[in-house]
Amino acid sequence: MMRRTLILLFAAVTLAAPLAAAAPAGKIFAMPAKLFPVGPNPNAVACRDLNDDGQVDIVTADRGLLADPREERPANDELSVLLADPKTGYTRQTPSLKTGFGPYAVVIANVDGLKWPDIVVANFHDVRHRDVTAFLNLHTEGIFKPVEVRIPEEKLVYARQKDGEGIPLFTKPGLTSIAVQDVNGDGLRDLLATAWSCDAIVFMEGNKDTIFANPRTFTAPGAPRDLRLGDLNGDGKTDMAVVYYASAEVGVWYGDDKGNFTEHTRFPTRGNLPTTVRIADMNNDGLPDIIVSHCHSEDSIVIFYNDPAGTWACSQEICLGKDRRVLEHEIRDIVVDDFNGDKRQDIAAACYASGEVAVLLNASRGPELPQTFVHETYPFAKGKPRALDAADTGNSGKKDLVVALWDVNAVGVMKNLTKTPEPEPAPKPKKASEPEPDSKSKKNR
Ligand SMILES: [Ca+2]
Ligand SMILES: [Ca+2]
Ligand SMILES: [Ca+2]
Ligand SMILES: [Ca+2]
Repeated sequence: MMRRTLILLFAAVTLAAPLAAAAPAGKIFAMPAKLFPVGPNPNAVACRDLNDDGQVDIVTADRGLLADPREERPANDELSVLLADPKTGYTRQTPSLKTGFGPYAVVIANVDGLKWPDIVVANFHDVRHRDVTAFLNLHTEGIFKPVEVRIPEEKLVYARQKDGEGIPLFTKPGLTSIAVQDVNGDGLRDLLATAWSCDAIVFMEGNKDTIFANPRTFTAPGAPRDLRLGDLNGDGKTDMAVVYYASAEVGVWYGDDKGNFTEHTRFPTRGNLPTTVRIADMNNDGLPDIIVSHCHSEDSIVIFYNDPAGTWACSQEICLGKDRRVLEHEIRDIVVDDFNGDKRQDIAAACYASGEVAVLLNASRGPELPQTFVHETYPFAKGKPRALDAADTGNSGKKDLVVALWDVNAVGVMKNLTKTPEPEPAPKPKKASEPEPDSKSKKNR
């Protein structure tokens, strides 16, 4: 493959990553993580309170082994549901929820008329047209009612690898990521998914009766691998960031609030095999930025900073490894959140090859670029981090990390050790003549 240029087009500012010296391990999160068993090869994890007891629960999409994707495997394609349990931490619900073939991505969102959050999973290899399964939360003894959703593939053209006889290795549409959110303003949550096998983005509007309906596809060449939603151009309408695995590009799609998306621009990710895209304001300038991670030898996370003109010309690369020609970490997933409560967004990465979770704490004070990050590492003695999510698992007011681990088939919960900041001292009584400070100058102090 042609080596991609590391310089972005148009007066690009490519910033060297000023990774501050590594902090002592275990500063923010407790290790070893407490492990809870799940099904074979958890490929995705999502956390939310499912049963309304005020405790965060955990769901993993367990995809089993993919020796030959054309062979349907035994019944190990499932979701593991771990319900919070005051005695044990988490108890795995039995039986697990059976999905289509190769559950790949999972989100928890309320998609039916009942008030409890439901589970929506994308099945990557499904051969019986169960491309998406929505498990409706009936809030009755842990019962979830499965609704299978088929994505019409007649008009989709297969675009990925074939075997020696020209037979596709994967099925259509080959969903690798999903987002569930109301993007057309009718109050029903809609679904967007990357159809990796056929270079398309799938959109289905929320429907009262069938959950999702009226599938449409947008052409998206380059093997779309992951997507996230957010207002990227500040017009109040939901937009989309897409990462392309084969062409190693980011696409910025503008939405019109009616369910239509148009690709405004795309640009190289500065690495190879980008797998994950996130949207967050990394430098606190009020503009949402795009964060991409690669599972190739760069071992890199790249932040693309937003600008009012929508050029995305300024980016910052953070390499977790020592040599960008050697695969040291194999970043498989990232989560962006404020872990230490300083109101600056931090990044945690699931590193499959090195068997560790890397945490990048934003140590900058202002919006100036590049931003500075302190790098912490959390090695796992057993298991390979494959996916992760941030959630307050113990109602401590802080985000813990929940890590899906291959090999040991478990999730590891890394408790956040950040001390709750001391409450601000009560203000001194003011003299009658003292003017009220206006709220803006107070905020900017
Ligand atoms: Ca909708
Ligand atoms: Ca917008
Ligand atoms: Ca920003
Ligand atoms: Ca922070």
